Amino acid sequence: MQIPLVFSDEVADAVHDGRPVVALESNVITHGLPYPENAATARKVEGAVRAGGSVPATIAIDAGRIVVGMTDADIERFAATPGIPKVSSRDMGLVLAGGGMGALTVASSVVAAELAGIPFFSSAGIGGVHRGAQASMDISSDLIQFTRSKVAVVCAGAKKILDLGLTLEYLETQCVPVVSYRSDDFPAFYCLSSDLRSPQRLDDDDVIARAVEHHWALGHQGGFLITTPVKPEEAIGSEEVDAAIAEAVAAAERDGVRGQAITKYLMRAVDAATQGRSARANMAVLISTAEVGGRLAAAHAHYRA
Ligand code: PSU
Ligand code: MN
Repeated sequence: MQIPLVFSDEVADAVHDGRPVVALESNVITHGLPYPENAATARKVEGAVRAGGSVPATIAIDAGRIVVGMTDADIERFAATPGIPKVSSRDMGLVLAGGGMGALTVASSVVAAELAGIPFFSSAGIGGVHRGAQASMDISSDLIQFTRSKVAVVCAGAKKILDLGLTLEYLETQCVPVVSYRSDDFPAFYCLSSDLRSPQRLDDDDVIARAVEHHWALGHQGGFLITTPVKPEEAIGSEEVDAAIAEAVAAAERDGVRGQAITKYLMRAVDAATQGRSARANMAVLISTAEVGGRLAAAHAHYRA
């Protein structure tokens, strides 16, 4: 069966020529941020990938096709349309068959990126092992997909609402490399540090590019996580969000929120409790991470050439 992939001209040319491209998710536009900041941020994220030396490819499902390289008009339409479903990797076939629209999470974006021949992806906070997962078994499909898709993921760690220690354990168990770029700690999304040391630190773009290629040359079929922290001046203090997160987790349990809905529920609750400061830090870290993603994808393309 022919996979219904449609490329923008710019992304098609870049992939064909072996120039660096960074894939970007669309779920953060539809479910991560409010309108109109979501559209403005998505455009800034694309600008940051370009500033890093790569071509951005924001990915969504539209009219039953995987669009690789949304136009500004696509981004605006997705940003402004309520009710677009969040599509993780398991949902892709269903949404494609249904012929509708879908916003891709990190998990489904890396599936699409691999199909499109794009070896780099960037987002701010990946999904991970949820707090209380020992009982709920809620582990984001993002992590499972990293064991299956050969795409390097540049991020600011995992979302602070998660259990970051268990998230690192899961990645270690599943043989997904985790490298912190120019920092010692595993970052915590819009906070500088999780207070957990990263398993590896690398400072040189070319060494990272070679590590990624060597990992794949060894036959590993999964991804490779590269973390870069939020800029200190744009970070939010742990002390400012920790109480709000604990409160939000308790409220979610009280209200019986679980499954697909919980990530958005927790993020919104923390944004409300911090009067929007966490949302602003979220936007900043999306943009700064994308620039590093652009740089590392460029180093990787250069190394491969
Ligand atoms: N809600 C947000 N911001 C996000 C996400 C949801 O406010 O960024 C996302 C990302 O798309 C990520 C996904 O891939 O949630 C993970 O969801 P889950 O924990 O349900 O696997
Ligand atoms: Mn989940």
